[in-house]
Amino acid sequence: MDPITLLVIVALVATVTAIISLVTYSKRSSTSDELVDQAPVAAPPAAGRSVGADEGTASPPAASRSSADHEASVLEEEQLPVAKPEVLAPVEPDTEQSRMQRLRSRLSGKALGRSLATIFSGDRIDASVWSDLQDSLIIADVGVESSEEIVATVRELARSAGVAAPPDLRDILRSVLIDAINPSMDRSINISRSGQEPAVVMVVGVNGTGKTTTTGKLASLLVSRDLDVLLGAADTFRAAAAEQLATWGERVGVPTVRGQESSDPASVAFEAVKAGIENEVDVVILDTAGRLHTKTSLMDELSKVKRVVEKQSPVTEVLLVIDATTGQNGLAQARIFTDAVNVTGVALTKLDGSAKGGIIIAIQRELGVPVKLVGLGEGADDLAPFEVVTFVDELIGS
Ligand SMILES: Nc1nc2c(ncn2[C@@H]2O[C@H](COP(=O)(O)OP(=O)(O)OP(=O)(O)O)[C@@H](O)[C@H]2O)c(=O)[nH]1
Ligand SMILES: [Mg+2]
Repeated sequence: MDPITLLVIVALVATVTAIISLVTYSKRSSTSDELVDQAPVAAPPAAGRSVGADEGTASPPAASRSSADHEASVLEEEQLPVAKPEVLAPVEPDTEQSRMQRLRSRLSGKALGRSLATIFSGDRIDASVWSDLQDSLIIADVGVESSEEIVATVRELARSAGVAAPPDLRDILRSVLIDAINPSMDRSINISRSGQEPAVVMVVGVNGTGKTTTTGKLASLLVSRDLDVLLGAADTFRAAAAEQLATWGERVGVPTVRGQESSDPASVAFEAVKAGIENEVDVVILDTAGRLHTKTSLMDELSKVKRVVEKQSPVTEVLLVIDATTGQNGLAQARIFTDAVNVTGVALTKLDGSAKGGIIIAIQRELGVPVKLVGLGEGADDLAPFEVVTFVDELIGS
């Protein structure tokens, strides 16, 4: 064969080979794109990331997302109706011990302690001691009826023990107050899982009592106990509410499931619990919209949220948030919320801002619902488990 013919044959073979490999490559790459798109994914939402309820619960890992998916999610984020919250680095939660210390320091020096110091410094027990004691308890928000009963019991115990000096009344009052709050009540937050289902805590209460803040602080408390927590923004009343909760999620390092503004709160709660089940978290905490306890339709909505959630997983704790600064009003709220959703515990917030604190005694005595948590400020660690003896000691002073 002459060299020119040989060259032509080699060139032809090379061209055919190049065409074949080009066709094979393009086929292979389109098949792998299809595989990425069709791959079933069920990755847990990243800590601190907010997950839209309509996004569903499964979220592909970032590395395997196609660029189209990525663009879509960027667009979704850009279309959020409110500004993105400031991203805060997750904080290390405080230990339970230092929370209790904070509880002591924030409670000490309350007004009741100061007026009792005056009453107990007298040299004899007369009618004015009893009336002053009753007035002081009423002023501290203990409530008229409860105060009368407490004074009558202290008086009877002092008489039968032959106590004649006012300073000796302090110990009697201390034990009567401790009994009134009932130290034998279970004050733990019920977060026991049943099988594969997470515990569900619903946070309820009237407007502005501190529900969202308490939800965030409770998440921090549970994270400090090494529990996996997920937040559900079932306050769909205004967009800023979900944003506020998602910011708390970022702050304490837990994911938040949220829906669109004005969407059905029950469906967002449902999606959050669904995500909790799929991602095997320990506790789902649902923040709900503030509602006036006197508005029947809003109370019915709350019952619906609970009913819908319980189609998947029992609500293990319904936490009623009461603002300590609203005093006896809190009692009326507690009664109606208890009727609508069977409140299992009270979180008393803003105790740092109240000079009183006696509302705890009224709630316990008159409703029998245990106060389980107290809010002592706006920080992530400003929530402490309620401890009866510590509370009474700090309330009456020493
Ligand atoms: N000092 C103090 N402030 C608190 C405490 N808990 C909440 N707050 C503040 O109270 C205000 C209302 O708190 P939120 O958590 O938004 O109340 P909310 O019940 O969710 O309000 P709505 O959703 O509008 O009903 C915020 O400024 C909080 O920082 C507390 O224990 N102490
Ligand atoms: Mg709120």
